[in-house]
This record gives sequence, C-alpha cells and structure tokens, in this order.
Amino acid sequence: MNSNKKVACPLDCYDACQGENNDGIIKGSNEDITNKKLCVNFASLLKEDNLKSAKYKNEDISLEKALDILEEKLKSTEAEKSIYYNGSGNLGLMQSAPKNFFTQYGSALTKGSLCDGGGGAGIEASRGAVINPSIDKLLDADVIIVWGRNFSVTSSHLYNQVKDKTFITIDPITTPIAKKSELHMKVNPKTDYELALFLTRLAFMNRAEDEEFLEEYTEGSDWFFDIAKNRPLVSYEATTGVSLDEAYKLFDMVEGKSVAIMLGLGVQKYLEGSQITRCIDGFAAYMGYHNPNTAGGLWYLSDSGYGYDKQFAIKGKNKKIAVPEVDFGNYELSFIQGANPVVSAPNTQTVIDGLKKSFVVFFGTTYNDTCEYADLIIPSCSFLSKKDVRLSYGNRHKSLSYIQKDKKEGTISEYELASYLIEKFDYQALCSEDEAFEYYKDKEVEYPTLEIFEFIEDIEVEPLYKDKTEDNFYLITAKSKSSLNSQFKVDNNVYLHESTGYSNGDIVKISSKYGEAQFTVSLSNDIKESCAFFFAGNKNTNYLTPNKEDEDSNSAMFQEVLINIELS
Ligand SMILES: Nc1nc2c(c(=O)[nH]1)N[C@H]1C(S)=C(S)[C@@H](COP(=O)(O)OP(=O)(O)OC[C@H]3O[C@@H](n4cnc5c(=O)[nH]c(N)nc54)[C@H](O)[C@@H]3O)O[C@H]1N2
Ligand SMILES: Nc1nc2c(c(=O)[nH]1)N[C@H]1C(S)=C(S)[C@@H](COP(=O)(O)OP(=O)(O)OC[C@H]3O[C@@H](n4cnc5c(=O)[nH]c(N)nc54)[C@H](O)[C@@H]3O)O[C@H]1N2
Ligand code: SF4
Ligand SMILES: [Mo]
Repeated sequence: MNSNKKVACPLDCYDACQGENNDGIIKGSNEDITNKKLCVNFASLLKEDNLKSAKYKNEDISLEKALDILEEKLKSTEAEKSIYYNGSGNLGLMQSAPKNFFTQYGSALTKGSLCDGGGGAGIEASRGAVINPSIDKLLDADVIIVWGRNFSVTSSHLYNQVKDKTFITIDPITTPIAKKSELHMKVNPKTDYELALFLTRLAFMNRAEDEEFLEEYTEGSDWFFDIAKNRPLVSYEATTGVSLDEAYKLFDMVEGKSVAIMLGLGVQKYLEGSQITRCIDGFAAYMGYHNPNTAGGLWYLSDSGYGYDKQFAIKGKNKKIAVPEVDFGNYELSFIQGANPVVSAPNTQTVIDGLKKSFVVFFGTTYNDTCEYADLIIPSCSFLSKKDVRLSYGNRHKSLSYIQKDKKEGTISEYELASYLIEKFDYQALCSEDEAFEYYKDKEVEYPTLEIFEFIEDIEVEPLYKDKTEDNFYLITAKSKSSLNSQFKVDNNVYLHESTGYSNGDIVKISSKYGEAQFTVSLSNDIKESCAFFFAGNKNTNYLTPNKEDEDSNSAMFQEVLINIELS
C-alpha cells in the first residue's frame, strides 16, 4: 500500500473534491476548492453496503467462477451481438480500462450522453471546444447569472467560493440559489433560446453590447441580432413568461459589471438542446462576456479530459449506438459497468423489457435496481482500494487517489478486470496502471483562449408550449442534495404547486405518450404552476421519458415531453 494519504471523491459531480485519510477518517483537504469539507453524498458513499460476493443467477459464487463464466460467455457469443455500456458511477480516469477490452473484442459501444451532450454540442459549434474559463475569472466577476443550474446544490464547493456575490437566477423552479438571488426569472421550460434572443434585442436597444469584442472576436453578430429583432418584445414576454420589467432589471444589475454565467443541464434536456445552448452562449458573446482579457465568462460542464491523451483508448470499428436509444434486447450479452439504466436511462419499461431478453453482466460496487435483471454480477472494489485521478468538469482542478485499503476479497478493479480479459483473449495489452496514473497526475494542460466565436445562423426549435394545455404539465427533473443520480437517498414523489388542487400524500397516476407510473404528491410552491417536478434518481420518472436521441449529439432529452396527472 502507498503511504500517500490522498483520496479523490469518485462521484459524478462538478467539484471533484480532494480528500485526505487521517488514520481511517477521511476529511476534505485544505487545498484548493475542497476547503476541508466533503459533502453528505461522500459520507453516504463511505457508508454504502457494497457487494460482498459475485453472483450467478442470484446465487453467491466466487470471483474466479464469475470470471470463468464471463470468459466462457464472451467466447460463445458473436462479438457484434454484445454491447458495452458504461455509466458515471465512478468518474476516475482508470474506469475506462474495460472499454479497451470490449473495443478489441468487437462489442457495440455507445455514443452521446445521458447528461450534458446537447449543451456541449452547442458550445462546441460556436467556440470549437467545451472548455470553461479559468476559475480566477469567476472569482473576479461581480454578478453571477445562474441559468438552468441548481448551482448551490450540484457544485456546492464552487458555490461556496462565490457565495457573497450578486446572483440572478433563470429557472422555472425556485431553487435554493433562486431564493438567494436579487432577481429570479421563472422562465417557461424550453423557452431559454427565446429569452436569450429577447435579452439580445434589449441589449441592442440599451447599447449594452460589447462592440469592440464583437468586432475583434466574433463572426455573425449582425445576423444573430437580426434574428433577435424579428419578434416584438410583447411576444417574447408571452412565450418566455419573463416580463419586460424583469428583463430591464437584469440590465440594470449587469451594467458596467463583469458577469459570469453558470449554465446548467436544465436548458438543454430537449430535442434542440444544442441550438438552445448556442443561443444563450450567443447572448453571452453579444455582451462580451467571453472576452479573454476581462473577468467573467460562461461556465458549463466542460470537457474535463481536454488536452489529455486517453491512456487506454484504442481504435476499433465498433458499431456505436446513441446511449438513450440502447435496447438491451437487441444483444445476447450486455455488459453494464458503473451504471443503473433501470433508473437513470430514459424509458424504464423499454430498458427492463430489453434486459429481460439479454444475458446481463453487471460490474459495479453496489446492488442497484439494474442488478435485479442481471444474470452475472461482478463486484468492483471500493474507490478506497483503487489508484486513480479525477478531473473536474466544473473548473480545471485535478484530484488524486492513492490506495488506502486492501481490496475486499472477491472484488476486482476495472483495470484488473480489463487486464485479465485482455490476457485471456490474447489481445494487445494495456499500458501499466502506474504509467497511466503518473501521466494523468503529471500532465499539465495549456488551455487555449478564445480566438473566434461563431454565432448561430438558423434557429429552428419546436416549442413545447404549442401543445401545452390547462390539463398537462412540463416534466422537470433536477439533482437532489442527498443523492447522486440514483445513488443514496432518493424519493419517488412528484412535487406540485398547490394551485393544482392536489393534496399532500395523494397517489396519482402520471402518463405521457411514452409510458405511465404512480407517484405520491408532495406540494411545494417552489414549483412553477405549469410544472411537475421530480428529483433525478426517482425510480419512476423515467417511465415517462422518451428513449430517443436529441437532434445534434446522440444524447438524451429527458424533458422533451408533456405529462398528464390523475388521481389513482
Ligand atoms: N448533490 C448532487 N450533485 C450533483 C449530482 C447529484 O445527483 N446530486 N449530479 C451531478 C451530475 S451527473 C450533473 S450532470 C450535474 C448537473 O447539475 P445541474 O447543471 O445543476 O443540473 P440539474 O440538477 O439537472 O439542474 C438543472 C436546473 O435546471 C432547471 N431547469 C429545468 N428545465 C429548465 C428549462 O427549461 N430552463 C431553465 N432555465 N431551467 C430549467 C431545473 O429546475 C434545475 O434547477 O450535477 C452533478 N452534481
Ligand atoms: N429523468 C432524468 N434522468 C436522468 C437525469 C435527470 O436529470 N433526469 N440525469 C442524467 C445524468 S446527468 C446522468 S450523469 C445519468 C447517470 O446515470 P448512471 O451513469 O446510470 O449513474 P447512477 O444511476 O448513479 O448509477 C451508478 C452506479 O455505478 C455503480 N458504481 C459506483 N462506483 C463504482 C465503481 O467504482 N465501479 C463500478 N464499476 N461501478 C460503480 C453503482 O453501483 C451505482 O449504482 O443519469 C441521467 N438520468
Ligand atoms: S461535493 Fe461532489 S466531489 Fe465533493 S465530496 Fe461531494 S460529491 Fe464528492
Ligand atoms: Mo450528469
């Protein structure tokens, strides 16, 4: 075992905290943003009841036996009739080792994401890469616009560093950060591109645009402005649900100030998530917020691996399936690692029906909902027994994890499993674990500054409000403080405004054109009247969501749906 006491939090979260093991007690390190604190989800992770034994058809078996069964199954299956599906249960860079084996073997792989794909595609289209500005530019900003992001909950450490600044929130839900904001625009869902155009139009009227920046760093701003001015202000007010007074207040607050926009997943969980995000990024450019020489900028989920060479990547001709559209029923063998598609992937019924038709191998740390449908379960060892590196997608921070505990008997790491299979199949070996670790640890990335920003030229978004009636609702999901996606403490409630007429504890049947499920009502006037709200990780929400890809990035679009509610 190594004497180094550093442990990185492996959870899928913007902050990528650095912990330190002090005689068995792990505390937040005092370096950088972690600031001595780890969160409630990290505490839950330490208390997790991890898998203690491999299982075949629900019977405990030894790890050796499980690996034999896996090898035999792989050898008797045609490679193209198998799929490798990897989730984000652990974001350490070493997690990608098994993908190397399955690429060499010839499995189908996935493309796109269940998470940030649409927004990323929009930012990339204008700026070439999805990279966040340096953290100093956030720390030096005067005003922070939190746009479709549950900022204080989903990146609590980043928030903590800027909590005394002036906030504006744009979100249909009165989130904790909305409560702390001087201005909260309760925008109608899927109208953020219209709001961005509305604000762009007002910026021009107020002469608030940054002419020098537009001249030097951008292409197509006249065109973008032309699109924005095509519509009367009253029409924008009607569709976005944001009043002219509120919009003017925003301009009062940002005038002469450096502004940071913290953009989140909420704006892009739709078919045209990429275009919507690009319009918001366009508004930011119009105002000059992307200027590399001044404070402020726009922060999204950045490509944390930017500038690193993936140490386990290998080229292959594998078929790639858009991750929200994966139908496990099309494969004789499904290998699922670090994921819980039964809860987290769209359209739960299709996921379950598919899993029942496939030989499912689950490789993870805990017995989750997907394990109910697994034929073979292989326990992955705890993050405390794996050497790894974590890169943050919120800032440019890197955390390190050294082995703190011997791994439990009967468990295996991702690197070990991949190496074992590669050897059995006589494939090209991985580089050593230490080599990969040292590379990631020592690599220092030079981030480029903005050279040119290209505005969007055509906007074609089909609004959801066209089909919105008195009787149906927008489906909204956001992360919860006490859970990490489907891990830890989740509730299965639907949160509704009291004007809906339902009572606390009512059992309701909710349906969409994709499916239906039952929920318990919990009333909260933080929820916009037209919305039904669910925490991510709710076991029933994804019965209602479409298992289709968005238009640009092969990614999920969980909120591209309207739902009906009735007492059951
Ligand atoms: N505690 C905790 N932290 C987490 C996670 C967790 O599960 N728990 N998960 C991690 C992961 S995987 C990710 S990807 C990040 C995501 O973190 P965020 O980017 O904060 O994403 P969400 O929590 O989905 O929050 C999206 C916000 O958008 C709002 N919203 C929904 N629809 C719209 C819309 O149409 N327009 C606008 N303007 N707003 C809208 C929602 O009300 C919500 O407040 O968080 C990470 N951090
Ligand atoms: N409706 C709706 N659905 C959503 C979202 C939403 O906002 N709304 N959010 C989406 C987002 S942003 C994301 S990122 C996805 C997340 O979806 P998934 O990637 O499926 O993540 P989880 O559901 O948290 O499941 C993670 C599993 O990983 C396993 N695990 C944990 N640590 C390790 C490890 O070290 N090794 C291995 N092998 N396994 C491990 C655990 O068993 C755990 O159950 O969900 C998406 N689903
Ligand atoms: S805030 Fe995020 S990275 Fe930090 S300990 Fe909690 S889950 Fe881990
Ligand atoms: Mo995510």
